[in-house]
Parts: sequence; C-alpha cells; structure tokens
Amino acid sequence: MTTDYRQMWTDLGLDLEAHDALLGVLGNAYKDTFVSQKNRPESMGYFDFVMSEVHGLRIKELQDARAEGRKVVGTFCVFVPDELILAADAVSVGLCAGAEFGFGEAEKLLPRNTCSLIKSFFGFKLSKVCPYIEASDMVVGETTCDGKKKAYETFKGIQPNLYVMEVPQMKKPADRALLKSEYVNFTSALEKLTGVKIDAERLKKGITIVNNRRKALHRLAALRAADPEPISGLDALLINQVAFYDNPLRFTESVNKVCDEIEARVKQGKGVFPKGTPRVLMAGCPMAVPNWKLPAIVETSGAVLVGEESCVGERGTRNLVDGSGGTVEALMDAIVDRYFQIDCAIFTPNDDRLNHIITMARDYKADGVILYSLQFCSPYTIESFSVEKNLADKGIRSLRIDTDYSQEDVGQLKTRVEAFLEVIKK
Ligand code: BJ8
Repeated sequence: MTTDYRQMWTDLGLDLEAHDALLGVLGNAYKDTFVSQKNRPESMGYFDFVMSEVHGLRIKELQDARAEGRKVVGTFCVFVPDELILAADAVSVGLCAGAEFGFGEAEKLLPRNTCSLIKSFFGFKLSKVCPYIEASDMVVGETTCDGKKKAYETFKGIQPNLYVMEVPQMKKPADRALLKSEYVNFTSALEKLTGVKIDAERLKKGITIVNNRRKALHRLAALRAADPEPISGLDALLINQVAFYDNPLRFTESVNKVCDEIEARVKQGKGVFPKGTPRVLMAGCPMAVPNWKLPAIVETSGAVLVGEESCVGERGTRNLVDGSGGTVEALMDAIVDRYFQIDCAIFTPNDDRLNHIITMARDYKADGVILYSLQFCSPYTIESFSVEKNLADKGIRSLRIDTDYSQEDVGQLKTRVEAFLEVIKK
C-alpha cells in the first residue's frame, strides 16, 4: 500500500494490531500463490494492484462515497440483487470471508461444527479486522442454508444494521412470488436507507451495469475453453472474487482488457500451461478471498482449473437480466426471473445444478470434476453424492473433497488430488 491508511482504519473502529496481522498473512499468501505463477497475462497487473489496496484505496473510495451522502450495502449472498442496490445509488460490497481468522472468538458464539465461511465472517467482525463491514451502512443476510439463517440471529446482536431477506427453498410459482415480495420489501428498505426513489430509469441503469459486468465474466469463462489454457484458474478465480469488491465499471473494463490479451494468446496458440495439461472443473461451495487453498493445490500438481461452478464463478454470474421493460414492475419481474434461476444447493429438488455441472464439464472440456464442500455445509456436502453419481452416469470422473480454511490438511489433499490427476490424464 502506498498511502498510510491507519487513521481511516482507526476511524472505522478496526483493531490495528489484529488488522496488521491479517494483512501480513494475506500479503504473503498472495505473493506465494499468485505472483509466483509463470506466464501470467500482463493485464493481471490491475488485479495485483486491487489486491494490494483491498483494505486501502478501495475502502477510501467507499468512505469518500459515504462522505458525499451515498450509502454502502454489504452482502453475503448472490441472491441479493446488485441491480437494486445500484438503482438506489448505493455501493454494493461482498462480505463473505475466506480466512481462518478470529475462529476462537467466533466459537464463543457458534458451535465448533459450523462451516468455515460462517465462522469466518463472525471471526472478522469480532476481531475488528474487516473494513468492508465497518464501512457498511446496511448489511444484508438471507435465509439460505440453516447455518447462515440461524447464525444471523446471533449476528444481529453484534451487527445492528443487519437486514435479513427470505430466500425460498423450492422453485414453485409460490416460491417465485415469495422471492418477488422479498425483493419489493428490500427495495423499500433501500429507498428508506438512501432517500432515493427507485424508478424505471434508475433500475435500467443498474441492470445495464451489472449485466455488463456479467458479460465480461462470461467472455473470460468462454476463453478458458481453449487448450492450451490462456489464463490460470487461480487468476480467473481471483477476478471473480474481486468482482464482489471493486467499482463495477472499472472492473468490467479491466476484465475486458484481460480478455483482449488472452484472446490474442488463444489465436497464437499460447497458454499458461502446456497443451494437453489435465483440465479440472471445480464445483461446489463459494470460495471467498483469500480461500485459494484447493485451487493452488490443483494448479501446482500438474493440472489447470477450467471453470468454477460456484457463486464466486458461473453459478453467480450466469444469466442476464432482461432490461427491456419500461416500468418498475416489468423490470422487477425481469430481476426476479433471473435470480430465481440460481441453483444453490439450498433448493430442493436441484436438478438444474446437476445438469449445469455436466454442461460446464463439456463446454470447458474438463477431464474431471472436483466436488468441493466446506466441512459442515450440509447442502453442498449432501448434494455432492448426487452430483458424483450424475457425473459417473455420463462417464465423467469426479473427486469429492470436504475441507475447511485451515492449512492442516494440505499434504493429504495434495496426495488425493495427485492420485485423481493420474486417473484423469489422457
Ligand atoms: S446462493 S451458495 S452465496 S447461500 S458453505 S454458508 S451454504 S453451510 S454460501 Fe451461498 Fe448464497 Fe447459496 Fe451462493 Fe451455508 Fe454451505 Fe456454509 Fe454456504
């Protein structure tokens, strides 16, 4: 970081000592995992810069926006429509945490057998190390899995500006109506928070910005079908992670620059790994910054990741909102239609997800699929058995992995991944 942000962090109520420790761990992990990679696209320099300033310049931008009267809305789930937040002239930031930090404190409020993602956002909050949540004027939780749903009841005690949105668990007409009414209620809450009346023009603008961000990520995803692979899976994951924090216009432009560069690589037959490197699709729980453990193991074991069936990946970005409607009602319906297609494992039945994983494996020419679940995540862990069977029925090999945010099982995971790669090698 080029500037001293200590006063800003103090004003936000961060514990500077604990925060320094977090930044130290994050900086080293980033250097070891990303900067050490070979043949990276030059345009990834932008994302290196964003990561170096993730608690600095970006937070300053949020604070500057607040000083101008805009509000910051922090979210934990891709069911919360960014379009609505932008239409209220607010700034949206993702709050999911991917590091084992403050777990001791978190386990005073949560059972030990809670998934790492939930423990992590509690740990970040209780340790006072997350400037994003401290800069948020509203934090949005949602009734997705039981773990999050119940954890928010406790979280409300330490994050009083928490707003909880209900998300249905089935895909029947009544569930769509429920999602729509929740989005209407959320719109009212945003209008109250910001003092901005959301009209059709504002909604259209929000829809365009978010669709353009998705289109850039779709373009990146499509380029990863090439062999040799023009960009590492780690860098592609990083881009998908940064999508949750960055200014959406600047982010979209930067992703398109990466795409221009790697498109040229594809035309020249150049890649980050040799042609014929085993290709792996990752499917399962979302990987928030700095959860890079498993992707790093895969890509240092002689394989390349070609896609992420994840909310930090294609599950979170596929499908656009139809922005052609002329009224708030029509545009709201279009938003509901798009979000209602998200195939999170909290839904039952969830055949769409099973089919989408097959489609992704074929589109990105994967030789095998790793089914990634966080320990104690019932929705994804239980569903991984049906996914595994469905893949086997189609002749696609898979490996189920349950892990957490600790580094203790790295050796064991590497052995299992290497054995899997031996099996899928052509
Ligand atoms: S739409 S995947 S972002 S809920 S890993 S906390 S499911 S126990 S994160 Fe998610 Fe929204 Fe679904 Fe996507 Fe629970 Fe599992 Fe933990 Fe999870």
